[in-house]
Amino acid sequence: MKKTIIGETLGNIPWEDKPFGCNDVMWRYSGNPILDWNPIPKAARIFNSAVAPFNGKFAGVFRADQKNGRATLFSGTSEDAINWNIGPEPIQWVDENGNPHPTSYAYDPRLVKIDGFFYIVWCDDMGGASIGLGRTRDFKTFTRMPNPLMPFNRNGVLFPRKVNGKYLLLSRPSDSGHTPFGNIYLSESPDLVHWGNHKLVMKNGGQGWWQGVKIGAGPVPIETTEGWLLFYHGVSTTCNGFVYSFGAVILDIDQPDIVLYRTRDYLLTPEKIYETVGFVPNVVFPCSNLYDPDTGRVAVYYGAADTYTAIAFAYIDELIDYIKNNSEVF
Ligand code: BMA
Repeated sequence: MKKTIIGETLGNIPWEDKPFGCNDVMWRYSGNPILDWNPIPKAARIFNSAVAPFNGKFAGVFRADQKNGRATLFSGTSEDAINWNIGPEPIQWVDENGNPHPTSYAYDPRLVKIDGFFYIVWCDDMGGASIGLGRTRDFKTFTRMPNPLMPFNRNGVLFPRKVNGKYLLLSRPSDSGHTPFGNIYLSESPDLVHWGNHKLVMKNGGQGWWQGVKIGAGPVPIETTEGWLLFYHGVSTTCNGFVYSFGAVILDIDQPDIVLYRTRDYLLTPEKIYETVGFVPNVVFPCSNLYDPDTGRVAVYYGAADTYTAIAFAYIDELIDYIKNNSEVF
């Protein structure tokens, strides 16, 4: 079988076959949501969260809104990436010397393994929303690193390997509030500390109204023989506020600021009750994906209605065909 995904085998990827009669390129897990209201004593809602393979099982970093309403990161482990044991307390961040280095608020984590470390990128408070960066080897000790970019910025996403000898970070410059604009940019670094050579990757707009107001990178890009496949969220405005959907884009493998193909229509938009009704209605917000090169299976983890965590599935080749055949690059 041809292998489109470049990466490590993940034979235990969570999976459910496409329902009979479904013509969509992505389909939802029938057990959604996998995390419901009040999933642990200290959190009212766990949603935009990130998972990764870990020691033959899985580990994750979870955005949990505590019962004072404040967004915080918790860690968790799972045998099957569906049933999660979330730690009772928030992640206790330390600095490089092991001294406490707590966050004020922290949300929308992304998680990626590079050279033995799991890196966590999140939306951090640095006198305003900015990009936070930290790492762990064991999901027990979590060490903060310098903030890569200044406020205001959100949706930081690291690539899973260096490209042309540099670490790459996607981000979405924003404002101090609920940001009525937003495009995706790429920055590079030789050492994960000094960031520069910023480039614009893609803007909101085009034919697709679902991505007309703002966009932001989603899960860590998937390396494929066709380029980097990146899921991203797109936002439109209605008389009842923002609606968050998601699509995907294929970026050039050596120059990922170049967009090769991009979904004109969304892949997933809020439809199910757990997506349309919740703390913030009408939100599907992807933050993580698992994938298996041997079978071409992809599982996307997304926050639903800022309340629940849910999963959607796809096959990589069907996704790529769909993006190519329904592409609008502008
Ligand atoms: C964005 C972020 C996300 C959230 C979304 C919808 O600005 O705050 O965490 O899911 O809004 O409320």
